[in-house]
Amino acid sequence: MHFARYVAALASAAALIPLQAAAQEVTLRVVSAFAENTTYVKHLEPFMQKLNAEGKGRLQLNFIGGPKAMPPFEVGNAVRTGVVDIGMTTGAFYTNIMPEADALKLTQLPGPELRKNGAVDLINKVWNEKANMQYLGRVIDYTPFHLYLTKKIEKPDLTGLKLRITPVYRDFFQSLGATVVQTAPGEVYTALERGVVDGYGWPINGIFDFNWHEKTKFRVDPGFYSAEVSLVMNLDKWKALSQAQKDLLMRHVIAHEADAVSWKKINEDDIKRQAQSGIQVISFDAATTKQYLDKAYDVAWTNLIKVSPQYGPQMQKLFSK
Ligand code: 173
Repeated sequence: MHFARYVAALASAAALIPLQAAAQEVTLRVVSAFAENTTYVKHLEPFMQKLNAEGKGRLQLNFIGGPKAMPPFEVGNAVRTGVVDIGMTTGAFYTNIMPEADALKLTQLPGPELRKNGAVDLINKVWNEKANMQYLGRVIDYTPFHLYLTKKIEKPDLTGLKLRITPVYRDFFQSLGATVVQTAPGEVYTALERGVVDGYGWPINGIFDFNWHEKTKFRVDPGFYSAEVSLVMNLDKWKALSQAQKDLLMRHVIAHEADAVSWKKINEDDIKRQAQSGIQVISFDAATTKQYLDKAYDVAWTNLIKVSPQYGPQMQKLFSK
């Protein structure tokens, strides 16, 4: 071959490589910080099935498993380092990476609105910069956390109680006088059974997934914060996707995020089921209720802004009603 033509042929072959690579099917490994048999993972399954059906030949999600495959508090780090590609987890489980992670519980607007008002852009700035993660979207929404107890209280004074927590509840429960002990969800049943704890924090839904209703006598109302479970992705893996693959993934994530209104019905059903299993509601008068809720948010924002003076105030502005 004439030399010039040979070089030209090489150059055009090289130019083709990125196109061919982009057209290749990419499989992303997904792990969950929540157990395989829980409502949370069941809710993710139809999302993965729909994406995989449409993504044939382009993009596939391969669900590796939950806490049996990886301890829940390690999922964030595994996503950061690329040991896995996508994690379904909650910010409270990766505060070891950055304190801002736990602020996602403080959002007072639903996922789609956080996308519109710039909150998701801010989250992605911080998540990219500090955690090497792309924040994809929220999978649980419209769901408050509650305090569940084995002993009765008359007022929001938790002095003398030992409670199971994650970072979600730590500062708030401590500010009400409780002693706290952090455990993964999988250890709560045994802690209750052995009397190691007098209660625990958890969302309004899901206690039946773990049989905690057998050991729970009271739920304190109102709920507080917004239980956040999201999909986060390794940033390098995200950047390596083609624009078409990113668009496909995000179209499904955004549709799933909009579908999160279905948690409202799940929550109503769980409230009924809790009543049917004999769990009594402890509530306070209006003024005490307001104090309880104000304290929950004040304690959390004050502490976040202390550890993240750079992003805390911006987060508070965009996350609050
Ligand atoms: O209580 C927990 O383990 C916790 O922090 C959490 C966060 C989001 C959803 C469910 C539980």
